[in-house]
Amino acid sequence: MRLAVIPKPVEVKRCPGQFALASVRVIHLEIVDDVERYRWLGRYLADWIDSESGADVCIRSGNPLGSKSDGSIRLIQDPGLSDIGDEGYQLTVNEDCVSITARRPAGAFYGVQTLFQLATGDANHGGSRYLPCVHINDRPRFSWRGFMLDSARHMQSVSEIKRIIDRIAALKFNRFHWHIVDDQAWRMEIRKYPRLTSVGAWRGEGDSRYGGFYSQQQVRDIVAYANDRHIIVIPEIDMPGHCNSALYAIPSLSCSGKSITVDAAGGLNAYTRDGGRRLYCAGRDEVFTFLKDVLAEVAEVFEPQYIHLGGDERPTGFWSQCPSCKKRMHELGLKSEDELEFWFASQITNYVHEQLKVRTIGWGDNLKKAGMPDGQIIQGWLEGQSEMAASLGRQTINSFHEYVYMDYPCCEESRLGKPDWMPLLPVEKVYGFEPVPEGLETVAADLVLGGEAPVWTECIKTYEQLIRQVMPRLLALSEVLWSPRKMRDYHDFQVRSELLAQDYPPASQPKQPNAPSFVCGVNCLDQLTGSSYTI
Ligand code: TNX
Repeated sequence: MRLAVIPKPVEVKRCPGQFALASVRVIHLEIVDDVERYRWLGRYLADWIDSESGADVCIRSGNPLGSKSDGSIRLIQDPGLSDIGDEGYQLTVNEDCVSITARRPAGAFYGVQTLFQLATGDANHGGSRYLPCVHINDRPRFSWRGFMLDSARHMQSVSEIKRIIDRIAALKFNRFHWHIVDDQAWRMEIRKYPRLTSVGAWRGEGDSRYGGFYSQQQVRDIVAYANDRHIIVIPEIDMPGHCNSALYAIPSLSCSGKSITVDAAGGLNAYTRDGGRRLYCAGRDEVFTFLKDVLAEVAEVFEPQYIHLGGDERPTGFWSQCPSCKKRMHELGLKSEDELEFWFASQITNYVHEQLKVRTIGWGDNLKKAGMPDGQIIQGWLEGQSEMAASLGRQTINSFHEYVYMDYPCCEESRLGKPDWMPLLPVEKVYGFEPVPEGLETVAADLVLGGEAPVWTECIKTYEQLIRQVMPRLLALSEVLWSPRKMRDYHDFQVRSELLAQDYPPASQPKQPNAPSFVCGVNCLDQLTGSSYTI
């Protein structure tokens, strides 16, 4: 029987027999440190078994007394385990015992995710759940396995975001890049500038009014939820462009200083009338005070390891017409808007690196032109950006849009309602993505941290649409980012994803009777622990 695990583990040895989940009474923690994280993981696993088998599993610390063959699950921490990294694990299922051994809690967490997927075997046979006997050795190929959600164009509720985090965690993603500012809205509460959300989070009037924002408490809640699941959250505050919502709330941050005319009917272009996209003025000192204040609050609330400073698609022609920007350029001896952008980005990046002690990431747009600040990780989205970053010795995350933009249609049928310029991105193309640029395999191996799939939400209004849009392509990307390149086999992947979808949900949750019709060729999992349907 083929084991339906995605992403595919590095080494799998199937053995005869199976382990009955219903027999589990105890989860043993045999650990040396990180007690809190392991306790959390033990409870997380126990809750799942309870809901699957109706048992009442308890957590114990220390070696199981007497025989190990007591139907227990052991979470073992072994700092001496070699070649497995912080995220690797070994999972052994015998007929009478299961063990997950890892160096760090992250590895144990991924072992548990694999266990969830293995437990699909006999889902429909009387409700009993079994794990096939198996020995798995596993560790990721890339350290950056990212998913980006745009909550600016359309927003999602906190509980929907948590469900998204559950899904990506199940696929062993470890980065959640959260795009919370754009032209169409400012979505994070900033105490020092309440107008950002009282004004900038809303568009339209009356019945067509749309908007909302995340309070600082909600942000903390999401960050903690992700952290439990070994996912680092990266807030993005886009600049110097993609910020009309901020300029609408605080007009003095723009070159003209004039209020933006807003389309009363709302809609996505509400703030982009009369001149379309705008940008922060690079000549006014108050812009830098504002951005530093904002970033200081962002750092306080997220306690992030990274802040993304945007930098994509700077509108051109504004700065060179603006007296304050021209004065700034003259004083600094800058010859172009690109050079002014480099200076702008450096002011902010240096502040974040030096004062906030947080690393920064930027979209790769200015790399070829005036360059990007030292120490910044470059996220490539246009052709050649990640290649160039790596060839310059810069760390990069590869998000080449043709392969990973989850807002693109996956098939002809899903073109409906999307702009014509979007290329097709079928599952198989995602599966064929290679984050390490050709020819740079040796130099770039360490510089390419991994890849990331953005989902931009101009055309994605609801959670259901969002899930249909990203699944099953995210399954494909998870395998690109986790499994060894030489193991990739699209046909085998398709079979596994179909099996995974069939075996889920657990018997207690019947499959959706009105599943959307099959159009994309691969089943879509509504949640790895939830219902499934095909798209
Ligand atoms: C470009 S990718 C953008 C987004 C859009 C997206 C649409 C990037 C860094 N910027 O603002 O939503 O294209 O696919």
